[in-house]
Amino acid sequence: MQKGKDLAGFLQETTTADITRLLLSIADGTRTLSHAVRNLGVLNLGGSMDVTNIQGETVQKLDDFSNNVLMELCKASGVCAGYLSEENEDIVTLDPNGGYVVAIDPLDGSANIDIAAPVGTIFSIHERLSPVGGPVNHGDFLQHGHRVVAAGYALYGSSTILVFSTGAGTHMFSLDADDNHYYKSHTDVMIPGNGKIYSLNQGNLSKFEPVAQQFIEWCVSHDKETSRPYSLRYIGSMVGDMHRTFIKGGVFLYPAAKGEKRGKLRLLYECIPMAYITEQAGGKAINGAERILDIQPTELHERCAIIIGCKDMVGKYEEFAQAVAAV
Ligand code: AHM
Ligand code: MG
Repeated sequence: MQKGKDLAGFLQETTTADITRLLLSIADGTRTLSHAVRNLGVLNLGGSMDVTNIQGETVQKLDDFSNNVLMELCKASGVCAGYLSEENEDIVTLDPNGGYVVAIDPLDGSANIDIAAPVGTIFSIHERLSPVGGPVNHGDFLQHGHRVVAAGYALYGSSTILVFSTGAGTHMFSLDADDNHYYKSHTDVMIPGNGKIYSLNQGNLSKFEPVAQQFIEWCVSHDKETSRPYSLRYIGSMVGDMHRTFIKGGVFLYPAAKGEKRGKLRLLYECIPMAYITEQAGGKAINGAERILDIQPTELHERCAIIIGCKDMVGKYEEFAQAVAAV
């Protein structure tokens, strides 16, 4: 079978030399991680370390390995000034002469590592705002999502897939297990509008904001015209759940909850990159009240509620939210 265009060739034709270098460096990291995920037991990368990260979560060996690999490769790209990771408390200046900063969740879905279920890497790239030649600062990272210049994720599932956008559509590349190169599988991906799936941790439903409860009631009620009830699917790794959403449509939610008004997922390296590639694929992403890409970030590791997926279903959630706000 004829293979699609390879990643380097595609990037050279569609984006700048600097973004090509940075995306190819990140892609190199995802190839190393794909190999590590598939050889976890052999490489002794399973299980946790005796450390907690800034989120207060136990660091898995693979979290730490992934962070080191990706940070080194971003540095080696020669264009990455700074790096913010879920695994580092503060930002790191990598190359004072670089023009870009990367915010990254090196290994998303850590709870899935030891059960061999899908995990991934999520990233976004902004132009730096601080002067070239010096260290990066927090302002370089606390930028609106609508200023992203490229973002994406790698899924380490039954195959390894890199999905990204540089602002002109969302594209999918598959890793060839034989020659270890990425080849194009779909360009200009569009999230199907007629999805029949909702995805959330339904065990938390009683804690989620009332709008979420109304929305789920709507998803499970019967209606011929919209083919309800919808099916519940939840992998528990945002990359896995979002990849299904890109292919099959539907909606993924991690809403605000009692005591967790800002939800669980992280704005800068989970919600913004996914929102960016979702919008580039014709979908929609909100926190309940506001478009994710219009939120002004205020903290490096801030959390954010998210409702993301096909326009119609996210729009329905918005309708419920507006009705509740109007009361
Ligand atoms: P992680 O980045 O520490 O792995 O956590 C994020 C993950 C997401 O991938 C997933 O959507 C969510 O946490 C699952 O949370 P829960 O276990 O509460 O359902
Ligand atoms: Mg994560």
